[in-house]
Amino acid sequence: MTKKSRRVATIFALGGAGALVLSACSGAGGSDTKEIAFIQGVAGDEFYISMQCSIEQEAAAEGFTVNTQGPTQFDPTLQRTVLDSVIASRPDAILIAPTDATAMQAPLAAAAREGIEVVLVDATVDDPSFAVSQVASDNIGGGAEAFHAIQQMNPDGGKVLAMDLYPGVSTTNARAEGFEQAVAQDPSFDYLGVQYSHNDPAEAARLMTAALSRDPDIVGVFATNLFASEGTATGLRQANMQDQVKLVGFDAGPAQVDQLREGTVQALIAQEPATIGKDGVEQAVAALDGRPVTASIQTGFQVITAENLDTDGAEWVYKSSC
Ligand code: T6T
Repeated sequence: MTKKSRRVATIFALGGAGALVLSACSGAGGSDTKEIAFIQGVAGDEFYISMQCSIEQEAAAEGFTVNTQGPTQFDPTLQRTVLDSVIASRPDAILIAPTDATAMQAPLAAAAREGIEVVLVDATVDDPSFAVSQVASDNIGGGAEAFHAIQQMNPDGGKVLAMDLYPGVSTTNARAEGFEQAVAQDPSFDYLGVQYSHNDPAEAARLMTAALSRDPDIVGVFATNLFASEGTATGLRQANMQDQVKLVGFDAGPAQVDQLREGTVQALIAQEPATIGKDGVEQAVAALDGRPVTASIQTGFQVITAENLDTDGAEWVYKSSC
């Protein structure tokens, strides 16, 4: 029984008549439909689309409808507006990928205080203690794996850099951190630091060509998400450096896979958005039913290269529609 249906079933004993009346007033949603809201980091991103498909499937099996919304840019101010309108619609639970660990902290804690079960999917906040659960990839491990791929392709070492989004994005910052930690283990590599491309492929392309003019001997780049990877690949092509610079991108959308086929990207670290979404729904429903929940769930990743792309890599490619 969900929290809302438990509320619907609240029984009021009516004095002398002894009659029992079932309260029609429901809980968070104000109606009898059981609803999960899914707030993406940004609309139109195949990682979140793949997650949405699995959330819808799992939620339907549990008898919930899903309302999916996402800001037009990966931006906490825009995401906050989406969150406020979702809270006003009183869903039973919210699954959300917070775009900024600090800026989304207070609004999400407030949603939880209002009785909405909040599950953090993909990204997290500074203090997630208000959340039922947080479900995310092994982002530090994925960043380290990206370095190991670059290391294999450059046995003599050399200069490497990370192309990230913004400071404050828990997922991609952790990937860059895992990459940096792994680089530090190998003295033949020289870490040039991190660039912030603001989730904008054009900005990533511009930053990449500028980095190459400063350091024309760069041998490897780790791009921490779909859009950073797409733009970095464009920058390398524009500078005609795609043969010298080995690019490893996090995520595996259709555009990244095309770039892998054409050779501007050498490896992709694919996440499991469907598993994150499914686990997120399971945790929300468990909380609504009063069953035990798991505070933190870590999901895996798979390295896709041209070698395994058409075999075991194929099933890891993200969807662009459900
Ligand atoms: O990499 C994913 C997600 O994990 C990250 O938090 C933001 O970017 C993506 O959505 C890919 O674009």
